[in-house]
Amino acid sequence: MKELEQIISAAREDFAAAASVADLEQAKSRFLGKSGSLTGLLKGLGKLAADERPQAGATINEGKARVESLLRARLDEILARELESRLAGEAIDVTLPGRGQRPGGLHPIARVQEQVERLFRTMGFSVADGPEIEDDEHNFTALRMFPDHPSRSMQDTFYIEGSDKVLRTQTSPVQIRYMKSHAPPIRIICPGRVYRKDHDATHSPMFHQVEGLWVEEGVSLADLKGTVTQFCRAFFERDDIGLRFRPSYFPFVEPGVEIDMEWSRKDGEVTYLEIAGAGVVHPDVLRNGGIDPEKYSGFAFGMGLDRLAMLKYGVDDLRLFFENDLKFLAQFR
Ligand code: 2NM
Repeated sequence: MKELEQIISAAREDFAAAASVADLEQAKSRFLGKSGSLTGLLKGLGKLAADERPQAGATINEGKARVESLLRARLDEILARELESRLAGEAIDVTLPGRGQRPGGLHPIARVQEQVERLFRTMGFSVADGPEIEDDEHNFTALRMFPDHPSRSMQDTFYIEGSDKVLRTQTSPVQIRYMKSHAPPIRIICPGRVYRKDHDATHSPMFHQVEGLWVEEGVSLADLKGTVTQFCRAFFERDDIGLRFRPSYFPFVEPGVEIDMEWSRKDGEVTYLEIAGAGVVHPDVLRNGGIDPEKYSGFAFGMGLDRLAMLKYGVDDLRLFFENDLKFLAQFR
């Protein structure tokens, strides 16, 4: 049957040309569909003589089986290729190194604060804290900063509108609060944020301070010297640090001193850096804290944590600490 042979070879070509399952469906209907060419041949059987029909029918059915098996083979090929290309597209290279998770770290000032707290704890100090929004009484009056004191000016202090509240300008109000609620002996440090209207390379409107207070019978300036010297040697990890105490004035102490630390610069030259203000707590301040100045005496000091961090890590611009530049901060991890 010549026509059947032609149909089979046309089907083989069309199936081979089909690139997708959809193409193949269309090719299939051209041969095996209701009006497909093979279906047409089968329909034509009725026109044949009765004795020719069985033979012709058998031949056409064999041809139909051939076409169906060509179709199935091509379908398998197309499905296999589609799977292959989908797998190639979704491939995960399990041998690639992972993206990882970069470890975080403490901010250098937080680290310095932790070290300072640890060192003072070894000397018997507790760590106290209090509100950053303070009232006039604790931030100024109890510390003998009377109404005309320059640090009370609008230029120096952040006032909260419509109240007697300020952003604390130092952490001493925490010490006033502590004295009111604890009896001597008192040995505390108060680290934390403080606020002043000041902004340049060495001043930030928010900075960090640690203040210390030791109140007990017989405490003197000698104890201040010993404590601060001990702290500096441990903090800067050097036994040969010299300290210089210069007379100075703070309203809450009498006498008052400024403390300078001997510092060998990289070029070998020895200079002095101011690291703290301090003094013997004024009797009125003790009284304001509910402590009898006839019985007790004490010393207090205040240091900049930011400044300690700059000295410890060799940072020369304070603003770097507050810019949140990860390239800078990652160096302290
Ligand atoms: C300083 C310098 C000198 C100080 C005084 C007190 C208190 F509350 F006990 F009176 N706390 N801190 C003090 C003394 C702070 O900072 C430069």
